[in-house]
Amino acid sequence: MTPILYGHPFASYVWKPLIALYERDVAFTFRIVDPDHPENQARMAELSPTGQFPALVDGDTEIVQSNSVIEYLDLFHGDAVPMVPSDPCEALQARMMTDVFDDYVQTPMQHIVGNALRAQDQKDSRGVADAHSMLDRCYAWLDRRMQGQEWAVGGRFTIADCAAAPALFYSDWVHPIPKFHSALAAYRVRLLSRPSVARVVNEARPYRSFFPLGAPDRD
Ligand SMILES: N[C@@H](CCC(=O)N[C@@H](CS)C(=O)NCC(=O)O)C(=O)O
Repeated sequence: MTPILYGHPFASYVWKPLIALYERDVAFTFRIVDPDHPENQARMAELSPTGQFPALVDGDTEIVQSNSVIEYLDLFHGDAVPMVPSDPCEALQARMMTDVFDDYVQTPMQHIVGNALRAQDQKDSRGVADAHSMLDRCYAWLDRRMQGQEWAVGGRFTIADCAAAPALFYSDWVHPIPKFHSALAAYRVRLLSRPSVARVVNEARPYRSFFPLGAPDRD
């Protein structure tokens, strides 16, 4: 039986397990969660404590949280090299960088995007300003860290790069990476050229009109 991934192709947290699935060549079924598929919406609402995607169903096993889905795939699907390195010290670094991309790039990016969806009288201008500042600080930190590095951790593509790809893809749309952060900008280009990442970017392309701030004419 192949595992079933619930999510939406445009959703940044769904890209993470999709990238891992493509990297590791795991067969799976994708169930899109959108208003045209109320049965998938209902299932998603059952699976997740918040209703947020992704979720993976594999027989009787139900996994939520993008990072846990990736770790589950490492354990039970495919014999390709795992996304979480087997060396414990490298694994710790990979999990740390995954958290950095989730907490300090995705979270402020989502805050900025979420604010654009709010009614005019419910805008959070202070929160948006803080989100832009967080991205500035984090870009500077990441740029230093990516000097001379091909991938986020340990010289090969890991779970941290699965997290980095959607985080930097969308954060650059809402808060462009300055040209002087050349190592970080080059890392984003490298990520987007990776076949697994290029595939999720292409699969999400038909939904770009949903981007509330207007998708830029690039990438
Ligand atoms: N911590 C969760 C975050 C999941 C998340 O934020 N999912 C977003 C999509 S990128 C979502 O479901 N948004 C729709 C909603 O909130 O209704 C994870 O790692 O899976």
